[in-house]
Amino acid sequence: MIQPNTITNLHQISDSEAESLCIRLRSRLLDVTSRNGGHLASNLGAVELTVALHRVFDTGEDRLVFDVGHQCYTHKLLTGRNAQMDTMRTLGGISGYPKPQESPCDAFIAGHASNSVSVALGMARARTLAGAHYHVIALLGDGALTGGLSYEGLSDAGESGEPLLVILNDNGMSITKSVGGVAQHLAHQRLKPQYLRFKKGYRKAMSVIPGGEHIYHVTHQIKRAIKETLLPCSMFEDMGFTYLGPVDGHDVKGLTHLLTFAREIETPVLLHIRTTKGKGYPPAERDPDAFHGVSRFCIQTGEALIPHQKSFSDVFGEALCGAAETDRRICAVTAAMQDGTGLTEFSRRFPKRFFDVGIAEGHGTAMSAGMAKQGMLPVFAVYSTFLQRGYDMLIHDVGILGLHVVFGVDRAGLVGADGETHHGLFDVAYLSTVPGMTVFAPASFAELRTMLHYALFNCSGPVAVRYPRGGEGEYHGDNGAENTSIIRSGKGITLVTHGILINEVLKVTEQLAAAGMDPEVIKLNKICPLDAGPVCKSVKKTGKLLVAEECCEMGGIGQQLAAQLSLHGIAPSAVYLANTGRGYVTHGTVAELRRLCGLDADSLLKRAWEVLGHG
Ligand SMILES: Cc1ncc(C[n+]2csc(CCOP(=O)(O)OP(=O)(O)O)c2C)c(N)n1
Repeated sequence: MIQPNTITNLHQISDSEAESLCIRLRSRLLDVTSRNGGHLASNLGAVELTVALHRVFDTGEDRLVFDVGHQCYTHKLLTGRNAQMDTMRTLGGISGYPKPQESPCDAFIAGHASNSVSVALGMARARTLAGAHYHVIALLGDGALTGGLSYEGLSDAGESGEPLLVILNDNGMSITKSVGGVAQHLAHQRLKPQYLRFKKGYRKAMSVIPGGEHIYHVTHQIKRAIKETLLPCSMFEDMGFTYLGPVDGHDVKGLTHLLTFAREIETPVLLHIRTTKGKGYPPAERDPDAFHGVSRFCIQTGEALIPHQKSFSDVFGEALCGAAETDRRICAVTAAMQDGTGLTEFSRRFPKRFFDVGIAEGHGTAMSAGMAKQGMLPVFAVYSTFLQRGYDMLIHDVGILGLHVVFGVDRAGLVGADGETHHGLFDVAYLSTVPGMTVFAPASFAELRTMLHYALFNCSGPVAVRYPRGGEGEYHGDNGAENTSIIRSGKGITLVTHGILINEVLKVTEQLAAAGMDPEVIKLNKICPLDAGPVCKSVKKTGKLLVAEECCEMGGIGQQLAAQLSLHGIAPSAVYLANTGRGYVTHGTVAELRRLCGLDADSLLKRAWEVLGHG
């Protein structure tokens, strides 16, 4: 039934065929993720919903907008990509997220949470303006509802009156447990199934009583009052949605009926379904956090096949615990990424000083500003790509008052299999624009410890420490106490880098030295404010410059150095700025992507020879 390369038409299948399809899809999901890694638990939880959606809608024409998009694997399997699933998240293979370039059935890209309602509303408005009649559906999780952007979308959509179906897949989980008042609100709704029974029974009774329809309308106010007693605050109805639910999201037959009904409603509808994250695979049902994002694992036991290696995030978490032990002002903040940012131990040891703000990076930044203003020392550990959401708050709430908030900017640089929505390639540029900002770029665990300590106790104003995904390379040095380090003195060419890329640059250095060249190697430890002095001095001597960095070209350190050289009237005979360029970078392993961007040792060596005039 799951065809290798054709779109599976589910419109005619029976309920029992749909149920058996769900079983096969689940085993395919396990098969793919156990070999390639990826997002497992969220996909297992959304199988019946996705099958029901494909029974009712035509995703080639109707627009299904996924929130985050990590739950789209079943959709890919049903839309002609079964055969390519084995290539998912690998270089040249299909993406682990929806991608319109990959299939006309992928309505939009996704990767960052909470934007789906806004995007779907835009599509619905475009459809109406064009006089077209396709359906638009936004599918978001309860975790995505902890992000404020969702409410901007819901508020506008509810008022718009546009026909639009918003499906809330409520599993009570973000990556870890969903936090905050909305999570409590949804949990409360789950306790009120009598509301649905009442609503159904009431309408039925009125339809058989003579004059019942009239009574139904007259008693609308009473019904509303009763409803509010049973369901204390139907936030969504107040926003202008017709609210349906909560219903069992694993009942494919029931969902199909409800979706068919919802499809015909010509106003905004919110369908609230309840699912179990990890459904159908006991290890994932038991521990949905651990199976949210997986690397290769054994299906029988659920055990990971790739042993965990110490990462920069682990070291950050340990170092922060050490600092919090001695300084009671230190608080840790995360935006729904407790495990990913290495803060689990901190949350256990210092629960009162640990704050998970939900998928709300803007709020996390402003909240940290408030804490800092009142004398605490907040440390917001956040992935580079997600801190993009907090850019305004960085300037407005933290920057202008020069507040001492420390940002642990995790996953800085290329992140690998998650691809273009997740690489941390922009923070060097955007952090550099914030007046008063200090940015450190550790290249080893030891430097991360030294720089975090310095950021906490020797800096004022906003400070970021940016470190990569995964572990260290061969460079284990600690130059963290210096702004700039001359790693090797020479006079033939100036090689400049920062962060983890020092490992590639040192390989280049070795090769050049072996060939009789004499490179000078400069490692920038503090990249903002940038002290261009040592580089200017070196380039005056060598006349040749190669800058290698794992970030985008515009606003990167290479461009900043080139501007400084020019301002100081230094005109090298040859310059090459190696970076990830002006485009977006696809998915693959970090090593493959470095090669693709020309940032691996071999590519950099070629560039160095060109700069040296031997290209
Ligand atoms: C802006 C942003 N911050 C953080 C993340 C990381 N992230 C990916 S999935 C996820 C949890 C999403 O929860 P939910 O929407 O309930 O979906 P579920 O995984 O429970 O199906 C988080 C926090 C993200 N994708 N986007």
